[in-house]
Amino acid sequence: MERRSATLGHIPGLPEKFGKDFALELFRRANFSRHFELKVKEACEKKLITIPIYLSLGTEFNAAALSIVASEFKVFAQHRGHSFYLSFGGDPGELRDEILGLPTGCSGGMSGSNAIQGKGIELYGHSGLMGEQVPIAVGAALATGKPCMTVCGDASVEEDYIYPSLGFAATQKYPVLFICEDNDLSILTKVETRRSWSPVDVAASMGMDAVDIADNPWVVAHHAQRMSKALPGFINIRSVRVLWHAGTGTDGPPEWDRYELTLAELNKLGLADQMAKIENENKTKAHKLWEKQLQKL
Ligand SMILES: Cc1ncc(C[n+]2csc(CCOP(=O)(O)OP(=O)(O)O)c2C)c(N)n1
Ligand SMILES: [Mg+2]
Repeated sequence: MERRSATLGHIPGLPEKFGKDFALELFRRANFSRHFELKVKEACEKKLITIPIYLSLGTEFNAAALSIVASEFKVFAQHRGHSFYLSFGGDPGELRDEILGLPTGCSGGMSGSNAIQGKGIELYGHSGLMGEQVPIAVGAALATGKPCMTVCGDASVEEDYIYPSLGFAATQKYPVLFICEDNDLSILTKVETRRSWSPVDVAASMGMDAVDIADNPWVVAHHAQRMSKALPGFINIRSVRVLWHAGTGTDGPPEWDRYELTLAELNKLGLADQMAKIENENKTKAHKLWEKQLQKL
């Protein structure tokens, strides 16, 4: 298995190749997810939210990149899916209401942060059973013939129903993009304690295109775009969770800070002024979304 690092699978020159419009859209989506999540964090710390919360802080650029290059895909997400919901165009007010357990939430207030659904944007969350969204995505591709993306974690990818699904999709060449957001943790247990094998090798052995990369959003976009032309494909994205598994605590400094690393790349493209404007808009939007709820406290 490859060693974890922030530069795994790095391809030089991609930011310039994808261009400024892509870069600004990438930033717009990831930055809004970040400001939304910071408000959720504040609401948790003020005890407005008391249910388990799975934040996307640290992984928001994965969802942003995928949502730009695979916008037409149905998405089968799991917990830690706020950024997928937001980047793929879900209504932020409905996500807020879902997290607050209100009937106006995107899952009618029944799922909380764990299993968000976005039917209008064809985003289907799991029901709480880790990895169940993977066979369901393969079934959806079989039934509809439309491209489907499924996102699971490095622990969910160990579930026994994953591999028959990967094998069937590989055999039948179903249009499924398998994403594993690999933060090296199953709650608190690292990959090296749990397994000596890599899902990338297993997927490749089944005859599908499979890569193991760090969470550089341009590299993520590059492979997703490339694989979309000949699915199925499997992308293991080495990612970093900034906060605890659930809730808003921290267990020390993150292994690397993809958010800051990406800002540095964006600045090199000469986008600082446009980014400052976008950040301002996003901050205001997130503030307005949560203002009424947070004011009550
Ligand atoms: C089938 C199943 N087993 C165990 C759990 C309990 N559980 C919930 S999340 C989790 C860890 C998930 O890790 P991973 O898939 O890597 O996602 P991450 O939280 O790291 O993003 C576990 C063990 C569950 N929900 N479903
Ligand atoms: Mg994990």
